[in-house]
Amino acid sequence: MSNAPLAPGLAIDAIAARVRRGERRALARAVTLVESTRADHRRAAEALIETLLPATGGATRIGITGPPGAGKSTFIERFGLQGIARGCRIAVLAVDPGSKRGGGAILGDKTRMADLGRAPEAFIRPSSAGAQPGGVARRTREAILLCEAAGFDIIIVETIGAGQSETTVAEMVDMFLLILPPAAGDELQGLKRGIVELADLILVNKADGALIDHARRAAADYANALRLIRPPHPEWPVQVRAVSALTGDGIAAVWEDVARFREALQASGAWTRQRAEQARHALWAEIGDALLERFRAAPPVATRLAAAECDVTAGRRTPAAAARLLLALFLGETPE
Ligand SMILES: Nc1nc2c(ncn2[C@@H]2O[C@H](COP(=O)(O)OP(=O)(O)O)[C@@H](O)[C@H]2O)c(=O)[nH]1
Ligand SMILES: [Mg+2]
Repeated sequence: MSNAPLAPGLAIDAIAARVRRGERRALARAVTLVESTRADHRRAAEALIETLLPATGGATRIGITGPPGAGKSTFIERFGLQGIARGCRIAVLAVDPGSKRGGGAILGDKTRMADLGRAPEAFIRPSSAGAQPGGVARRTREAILLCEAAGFDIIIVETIGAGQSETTVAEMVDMFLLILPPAAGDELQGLKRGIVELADLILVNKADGALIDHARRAAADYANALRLIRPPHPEWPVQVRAVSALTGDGIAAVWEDVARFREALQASGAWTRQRAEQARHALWAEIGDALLERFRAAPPVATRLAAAECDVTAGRRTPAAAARLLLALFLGETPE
């Protein structure tokens, strides 16, 4: 009930005021509104975001990725609770594009982050599974803005599914954290090299008990390997730390890293530049998504799309020629 979309026709200004006051119920409903694909909801969501826009932008946006089981959720809870103790308000958003599975993993995460979820200074929002990647990116970007308007200082975006989600998330946050298990290279084969190149901070988790030496060695290995990779930001040398989300060891240093990272990027101007670049990129992604959607749905295109694909895959027609024909049909031009 509390997550039901806001009633249509409800005054946007009133909702905006409640979000601005940090009312978590209003925030939860506003996030549900931006998640809705209904045309009237979409319009209301856009109006709400525009109203709130002047109150956004103040938070530090942190993306967290890593293979399943590395300890992302456990880390977020520990890190989040420490942040609250430091006087921060923490919002956690989960991104799971492309996943068709039900709420199992998310349910597990909710119980794992139980203490954080109970804290009045925290807001945890799992994503619903199975949506289109473009839609997930937009919803998450807008959810970040809503959380900022509600006064959260730290927005954590956790990737749940593997695949595209890492780059999607990296493009909407200020700082990107990679959490790894204390394992040898073999066990990390699922991890794409490109992901390591996106990371501003690498944490080798589970540096406790019998795994402590493994974790420290792995951290030293990664630090060595990183010397060969260009860091995402020249003003910030990528840090590698062995931490334990379980005991909390090393987590305070991560908070220091976050603060130093922000200072370094703000001092050079890269902080604002990166955000501007991300906004420009999001604009073009929105344009591309909307155009494609209109293109596919346009009747003259829709009726010929399957045949055109067949012609191209069978080698009867070049992709360029087929695309040109479809575009001409879409634009109402006479095909040459
Ligand atoms: N020993 C140890 N186990 C951990 C640590 N962090 C997480 N785990 C365990 O690793 C498993 C996966 O953790 P989870 O946070 O769900 O990983 P996620 O899939 O990356 O979100 C759970 O059984 C956790 O209890 C840690 O720092 N040390
Ligand atoms: Mg998790």
